[in-house]
Amino acid sequence: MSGDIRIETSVAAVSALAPQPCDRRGRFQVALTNLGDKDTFVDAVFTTSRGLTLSREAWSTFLPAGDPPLQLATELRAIATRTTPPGRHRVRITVGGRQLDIPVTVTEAPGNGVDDNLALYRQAFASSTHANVTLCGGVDGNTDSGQWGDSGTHDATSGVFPDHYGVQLDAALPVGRVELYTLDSAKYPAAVMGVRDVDVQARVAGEWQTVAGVRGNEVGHLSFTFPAVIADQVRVVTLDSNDHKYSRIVELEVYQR
Ligand SMILES: [Ca+2]
Ligand SMILES: [Ca+2]
Repeated sequence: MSGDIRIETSVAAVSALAPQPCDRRGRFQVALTNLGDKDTFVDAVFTTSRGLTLSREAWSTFLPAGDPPLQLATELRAIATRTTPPGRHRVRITVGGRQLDIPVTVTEAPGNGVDDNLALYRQAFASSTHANVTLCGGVDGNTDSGQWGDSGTHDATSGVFPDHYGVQLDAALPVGRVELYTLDSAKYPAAVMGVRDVDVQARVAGEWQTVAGVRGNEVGHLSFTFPAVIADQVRVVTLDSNDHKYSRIVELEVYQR
């Protein structure tokens, strides 16, 4: 092991991470730089304090010497689960005799009250997910179509409908309003790229019920209100989109009323 490897991360600390499956705020980059004059194989080992888990436990790479020095990076994600105690945690990156600690603050889980978004960071599910996007992008709290590539999601079956995208709630809860954000940016307006025909469904006592819907939509933000039902899952079923290819969802929010 070379003794001349610099360890860096893209963040100094992860300041908020809720114990929910789709909270992706614990993502950051780990970069290694070979400051020496010899090509080397590097083994980075990633560990955490008790209760926190990681997307990977090690990273091995060939890191040639170079002028200027060559830097290679990989993504690491700290994950809090329902059993992770709130408070201060850390991720430790060890390369040979060197180590770097990243503080991670785990918060309380988001609530299920009347003002809370019941879908936020909860486990999403979909009929399919395209490889260019992430399943959790539609429940990550980000409604900005300008950050579509990172914060949106869509299906993998171009031109084939229906598609569905939904979320598992913490429990069977009253559900009376759904806010749906489809792709709508200056570059990709909803009238060209957004979802067009949508049914909103709630799973009530194990059965899917259609509680709201729209046909011929051309706007980015759809607000559906309906008499509250007690549901443990909520999904949107897309029957067509304005480009007749993909069902693009930037965010799905679920409220009691
Ligand atoms: Ca989003
Ligand atoms: Ca499809």
